[in-house]
Amino acid sequence: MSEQLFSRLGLGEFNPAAALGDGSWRDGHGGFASMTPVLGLPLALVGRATEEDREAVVQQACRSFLHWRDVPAPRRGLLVRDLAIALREHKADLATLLAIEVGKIRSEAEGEIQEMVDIADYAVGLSRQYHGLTLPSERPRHHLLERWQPLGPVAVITAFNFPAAVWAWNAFIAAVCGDTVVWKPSPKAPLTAIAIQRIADEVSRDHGAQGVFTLLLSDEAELGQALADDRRLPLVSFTGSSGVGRQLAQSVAARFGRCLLECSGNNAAIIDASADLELAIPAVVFGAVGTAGQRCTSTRRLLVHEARWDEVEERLTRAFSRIVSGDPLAPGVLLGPLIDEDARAEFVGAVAQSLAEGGTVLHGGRPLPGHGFYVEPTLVVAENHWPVVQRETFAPLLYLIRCPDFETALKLNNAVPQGLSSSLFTLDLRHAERFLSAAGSDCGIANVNAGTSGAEIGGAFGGEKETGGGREAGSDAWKAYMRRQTQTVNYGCQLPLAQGVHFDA
Ligand code: UN1
Repeated sequence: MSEQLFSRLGLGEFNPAAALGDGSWRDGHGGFASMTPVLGLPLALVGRATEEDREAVVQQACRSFLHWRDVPAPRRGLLVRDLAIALREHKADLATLLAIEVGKIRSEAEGEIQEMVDIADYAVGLSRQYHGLTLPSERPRHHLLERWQPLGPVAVITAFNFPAAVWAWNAFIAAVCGDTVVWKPSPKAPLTAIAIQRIADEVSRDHGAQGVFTLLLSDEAELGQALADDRRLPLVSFTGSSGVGRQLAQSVAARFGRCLLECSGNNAAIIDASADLELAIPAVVFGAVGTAGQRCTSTRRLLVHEARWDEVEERLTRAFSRIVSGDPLAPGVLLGPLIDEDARAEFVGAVAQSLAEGGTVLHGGRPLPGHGFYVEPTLVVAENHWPVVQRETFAPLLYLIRCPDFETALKLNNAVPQGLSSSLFTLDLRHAERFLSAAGSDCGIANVNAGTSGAEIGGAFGGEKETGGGREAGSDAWKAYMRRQTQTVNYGCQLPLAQGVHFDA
């Protein structure tokens, strides 16, 4: 099956290292393997981009930008519209590849391709309506306005956990804004990137838009660093850990570039005294176990009002014990593998550390034997201030934390270094409004009676504190991909100066 799938998606035995976005590819030097976590085996080899490949790709993105910025925005939107059509056509194949390469279950893999289609549709609409402002000028016969201009070639560095959708969030918005894109995907998901690039190449060719979407593959950190240091790339959009994000952001800031950071989350859901558990339990299980707990938005901490503790413990333990894990493409499976051996070792380390810090395992806690990187869905009773709870662990690992009242839960929600997503399950209007108020959740995303993960593309996506402050996808996130210009036109015959200054030279 996978041979036919690979050939339909244009993947071979040895895949290239770089794409110039005009249908031409470069082989790079040496290669690295894409592994499937489903079996823990190599799937195929891909090339590793050299410095020359990087230079060729960045030059191509700079050259294409000079043409692309002049194409009317609604026409740029037509390219993205046709990409949405092509992605709809390839949805099943891309989802299967993604499931094999990163271990998502089919429904979530299809959801990720759907998320690409959704943001494409959104970007097409945006291409006809991103607008500037006209402002009243204090000077007679002057016209004061604000206009959004294309920014330039944008580096997009993506993570393994959303190897397709996060590129689309960035690339489609950037493309309608008149930017070109240099994509550096995670070395853990290069085949998904190559398959998407091939589709983008074909559609771009039909639109005479060669070089708008380019690709660089490497398993070495130097490539990301080189992009962060490259003055020709005014924006670096990075999704990944706070540690790497901190380092890249400093490099980008040192050259006065702009960074869009989408870093670690450590998200809590609060179960209030009045919570409807019919909503809360499935939302928490999806948040903690979906994508094997490897979303930035995964639910990692459950802050439970003590009046509901026994019930929540009982229902969650039951739900966790019913989770079927295994081959993510097999029907009925809800929990696929972690991405690799390191991830499994981190899970094992986090469980051991939580026990050492005083935790009790209510369910799971162990890696599963056999091929692939499977672990048990795990529930641990913990306290919020423990070091292990303060950091993000990408695994189906949920810490249960007892809270005496809502105010304590709210305080603990915010008492971590990260600030991506949060949710509150309550039927108490006062608590809901307080959670959403200035004194409430300090995260970029705050949901009431909905889980921490699974955000729609229509809102801006991102978080505060060590999550990095960036916003992607909907709302006015497009502004990050553009250059704001204030313009003044004097259509009179005098030269009045602002602030009433006289300067009669
Ligand atoms: C991520 O984990 O980096 O909200 C992105 C969600 C998805 C996107 C997650 N729409 O869970």
